[in-house]
Amino acid sequence: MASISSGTKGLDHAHGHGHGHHDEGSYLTPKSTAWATVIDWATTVDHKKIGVMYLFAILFMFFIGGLAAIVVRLELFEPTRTMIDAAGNTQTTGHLIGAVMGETDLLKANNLYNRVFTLHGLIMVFLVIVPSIPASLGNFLIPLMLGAKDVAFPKLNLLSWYIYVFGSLFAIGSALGGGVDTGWTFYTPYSTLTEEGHWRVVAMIAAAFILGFSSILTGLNFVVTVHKLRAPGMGWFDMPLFIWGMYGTAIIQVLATPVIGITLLLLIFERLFNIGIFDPRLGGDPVLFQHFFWFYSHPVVYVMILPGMAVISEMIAVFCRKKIFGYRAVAFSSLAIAGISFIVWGHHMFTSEGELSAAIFSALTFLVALPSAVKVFNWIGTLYGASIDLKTPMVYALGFLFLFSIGGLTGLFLGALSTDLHLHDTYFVVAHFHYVMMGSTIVAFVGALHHWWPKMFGKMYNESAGLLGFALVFIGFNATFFPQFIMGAHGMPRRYASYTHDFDIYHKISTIGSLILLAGFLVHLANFIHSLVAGPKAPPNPWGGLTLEWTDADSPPITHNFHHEPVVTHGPYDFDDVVPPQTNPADFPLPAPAKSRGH
Ligand code: HEM
Ligand SMILES: [Cu+2]
Repeated sequence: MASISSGTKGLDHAHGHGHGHHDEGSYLTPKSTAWATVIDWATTVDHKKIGVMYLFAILFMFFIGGLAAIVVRLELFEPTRTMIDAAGNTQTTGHLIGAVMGETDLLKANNLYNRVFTLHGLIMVFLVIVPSIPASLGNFLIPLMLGAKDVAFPKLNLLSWYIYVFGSLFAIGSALGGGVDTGWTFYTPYSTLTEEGHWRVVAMIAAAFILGFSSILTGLNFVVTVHKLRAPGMGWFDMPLFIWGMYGTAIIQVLATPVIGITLLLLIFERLFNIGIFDPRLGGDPVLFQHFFWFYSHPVVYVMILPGMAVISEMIAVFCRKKIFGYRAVAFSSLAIAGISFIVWGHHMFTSEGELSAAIFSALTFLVALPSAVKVFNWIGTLYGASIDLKTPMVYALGFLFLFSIGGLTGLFLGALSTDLHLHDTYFVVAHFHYVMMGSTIVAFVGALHHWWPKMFGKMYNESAGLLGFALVFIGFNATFFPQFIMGAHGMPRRYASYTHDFDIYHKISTIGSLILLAGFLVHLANFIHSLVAGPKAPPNPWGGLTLEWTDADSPPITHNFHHEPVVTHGPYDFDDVVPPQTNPADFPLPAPAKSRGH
């Protein structure tokens, strides 16, 4: 990528006046009273504050979803469970959850299990992974990386946050009211028939519907921001790859989310008014629901993974101190993934659609592997020969590469028609999507949180604790989910609370793994809290990055982001030619003929 000439816009502001120069303090500076501070945050249109508010809301939901996951794993530690009933008789209920809730009826205990894993899935998909990186880091970083003061529509941005909270309340309300047992996919006709007349199923569907609007508005905001608010001198190919990834994500969000909105609305109507859209008794078609659902939900898996890939590109470039290998290939592969994601949804329904369409969807599915592999090879190309700085964000990036490779490749087993007929609805699928959603997206998110933490909060975290947390997360994750590939291939179906003794060992390892994973997250949490309370002050550019949030903004940034309107004078990864500004050049003795470059 070429270096870019200095800005075309004037930079000669008279000091302190005009709209170019800002002397105010950090965006985190509290107001005079606690109440004023609360009001300030609640009504803020500052993308940074909104990003931070999203971050805390998402982390809170991650905690709730994680609790549900631990309950599921504890339940599955034992194939059956013995308990003493009220009359003093020994009973085998098979169900820890039932035992805890005082439920001795086997069927009811099973139902409780169904509710817990449904709650887990719904929270993790709609309230955690979909918004995770875009809503928190995307909001915080996109304007900073583009050299803008804010996103294109700041008020819409705040509205998105409130819609997110509003939707979450529906989900939490439904859960408190007893939850739903449909699975996160709401497949009909079960979802239109179960617990007839009860509001909590409608409330949960409504939650997903409402959250969709938050997603659409955020996506819309990002698309316009990227088109309109790039700093002077920043062409499309001078944008950091994070922006490309977020841009591809935003396009999918805007195009696909309305489809799920309509679908969920139809589902609610079907439940409330028995119209006969999906219910075969009324002449409806349940497979139609599956098409509608996956027409959204497959593209959305790329809403989940593209942001992960986006942060990985930044972290790898910075910690390898190298120009990213194949910038344009990485950038365009984001768009290719976004495009292809719309034509492969049928691979979720091989068992319920016609043979011809199944074969076509199977073939199309393999196309997704191409742009995904382009990214992986380019990252490896960047790593090759680099002197890699193994800080927490970077080890997370390496962990991502490893786990995403497993997740993506096992996707191909599932995309192949013949193997999927055997693997469909087994733990193999569960393992696959946890490797991509958790092993890849959440791992990228946690790594990225460490990467940009100093920028967001102006405090450093403890590096050893970060690495310890990573080790626990990485070991715990693999222990939890790798055995699930094996048991799935051996026929363990998903969504069952009990199992035969053939699967004992796999489930035991898996549950122990999940506790290690939990320990890893708690280490990170403690580290972050410690950092906020007692962490050393962060320099503006602790890792020596070249993108504008590092080179031109304080840590934490001031309210208007930049003291001077930034002008882009080098590419985001021109490490060969530039000593990162705001860092100590002695830290970067590598080839750095900083001044020789003609502009
Ligand atoms: C990279 C190439 C990928 C391929 C070829 C692929 C392929 C597939 C296929 C064929 C299935 C259906 C399996 C079945 O139910 O029988 C599936 C399920 C799934 N995949 Fe992937 N996948 C890929 C990547 C991803 C990514 C990146 C994500 C998310 C970040 C993801 C998330 C999911 C989810 C959530 C399901 C299961 C949904 C459910 O039934 O509950 N996949 N994948
Ligand atoms: Cu899919």
